[in-house]
Amino acid sequence: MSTVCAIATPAAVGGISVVRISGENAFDIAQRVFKPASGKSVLEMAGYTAAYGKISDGEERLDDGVLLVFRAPCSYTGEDVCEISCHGGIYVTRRVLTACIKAGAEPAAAGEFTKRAFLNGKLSLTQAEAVADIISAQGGQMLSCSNSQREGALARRADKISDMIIGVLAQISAWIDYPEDDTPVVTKEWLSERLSAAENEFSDLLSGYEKGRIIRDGISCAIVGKPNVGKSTVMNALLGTRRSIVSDIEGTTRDVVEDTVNINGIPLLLSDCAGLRETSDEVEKIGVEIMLERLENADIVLAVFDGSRELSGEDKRLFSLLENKRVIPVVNKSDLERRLDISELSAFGEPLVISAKSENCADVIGQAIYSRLDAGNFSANAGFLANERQRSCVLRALESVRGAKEAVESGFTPDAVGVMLEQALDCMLELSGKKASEEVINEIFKKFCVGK
Ligand SMILES: Nc1nc2c(ncn2[C@@H]2O[C@H](COP(=O)(O)OP(=O)(O)OP(=O)(O)O)[C@@H](O)[C@H]2O)c(=O)[nH]1
Ligand SMILES: [Mg+2]
Repeated sequence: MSTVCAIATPAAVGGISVVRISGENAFDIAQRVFKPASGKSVLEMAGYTAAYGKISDGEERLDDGVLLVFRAPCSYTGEDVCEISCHGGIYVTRRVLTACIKAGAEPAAAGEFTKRAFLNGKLSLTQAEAVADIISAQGGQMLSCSNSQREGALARRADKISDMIIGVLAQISAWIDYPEDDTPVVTKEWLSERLSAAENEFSDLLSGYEKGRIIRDGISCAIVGKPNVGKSTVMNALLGTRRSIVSDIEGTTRDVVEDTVNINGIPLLLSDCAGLRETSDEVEKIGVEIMLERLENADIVLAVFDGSRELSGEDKRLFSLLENKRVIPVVNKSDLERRLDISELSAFGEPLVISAKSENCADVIGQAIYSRLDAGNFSANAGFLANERQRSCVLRALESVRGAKEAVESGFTPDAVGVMLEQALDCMLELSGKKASEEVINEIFKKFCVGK
C-alpha cells in the first residue's frame, strides 16, 4: 500500500495542528521534512518516542514542532506512522502537508487511516464505525456507547453468534458427509434449540436499535398545544434561556423555534411550534402546517394544556393528532386555580402538572422525557446496533434463521437448513466486516473526515 498523509486536525486556527503520515515510507518521508534537534535521524527513532525539531520544505524552514513515531504493527493503522505536530495556523499546516507530499507521500482519502486500520486487522468494521460515532458524539451517552462499541462490544457479540452458527454448520456437514461415523446425530430438537438461541439474540439486538438511535441522534421533541397554553414558556424553561417569545397574545409563535438541550447525556432537539387553531392568517396557517409535520415526525410530543381553563374544542382537536404518538401530557399554569378536568387526558397517561414559570419545571419535564424513552436502562456494554447498515445485516440474519427454523419444523433435509444458516452467517460476517464487499467498505469510510 502507498504511503499517505493528511492533516488530522480541523482546518481552523488552533494551538497545534497534526499532520499524519502512514505507510511503509513514513519514516523516510518524515526524515526529509523533519530534523530532530538532537541530531539523531528519524530512521533511528524507536516506536512510541517523540522528538523536538525543525520542519522544512526543502531548504525553506517552515516551523518548529514535535514528531511522534509509531512503528508497525503498533500504530493506529498497523503501519509505520509519523505524526508531525506544528503550530496550529491554517497556512503553516498546509505547508507542512505539502512538504510531506513533495517528499513522496500521497494525499489520504477520507477515512483512509481508519480504513487501513480495518484492512490491517486492527479494528472490525463495527469498531471502525464507532470511531466515526465518537467524533460525532454530541452527548455523554453517545460517547460512552461509542466507546464500548470501539472496544468491540458489538463485534464480540457478532463473533459469538457467528461461532455458534459455524459450529451448527460443521455438525450438519459432518453428519451429511459421514453418516456412518459416530458423529452425533443432528436431531430436530438439537437444531431447534440452537436456532431459537440465534433468533433470540438477533431479536434482542434489533429491539435495542430504537434506543441506540435515540442515544446516537438525540430525541426530537415537539411542543404542541393550542395558543397561549405556555408552550414557549416550557421551551424557555427547558433551555434555561429566553429563546422563544412569550406573550399573552394568542398566536405569538408562528414560525417553529428550534434548539437543543442535553438531558442526562442525550441531546433533546426541541421544536416550539405555532399554537393549533383555525386561523385566516396566511402566515399562521403555514406555522400550523409546520407544527403538524413536527408532531408527526417527533420521537416524543409534549402536549401542553392550560390547567386554569376547561378543555376547549381546540384542545380536543389535538387529541386525534396525538393518537399512536409517544405523548407526555403537560397541564400547565398550576399556580392558578385549576379548571381543567385532568381525567379527560387519561388516554395519554399520567399528566405532568406543572407551572412553566416555576424553577423546577425543566427538571420535572426532563426527567419525564428521559424515563418515558426508557433510555436509562440501555446497556451499551452488551453491544448494540448503531446504524442502519448494522441493523440491515441483523434483520437479514434473523430472516434466514427464521427460514431455517421453518425448514426444521417442516421436516426439510439438513442441507436445506444449512443453506439458510450459511446466509445468516454471511450477514454476520458482513456486519463485522470479515466478509464485507469492497463497495460496502468504501461506502462506510467515505463518510469519515480526511485525516481520520
Ligand atoms: N400563571 C402562569 N402563566 C403562565 C405560565 N406559563 C405561561 N404563562 C403565561 O401564559 C401566556 C402565554 O405563554 P406562551 O408561552 O407565550 O404561550 P404559547 O403556548 O407559546 O402561546 P402561542 O405562541 O401564542 O401559541 C404568557 O403570558 C405566559 O407568561 C404558568 O405556569 N403560570
Ligand atoms: Mg409560543
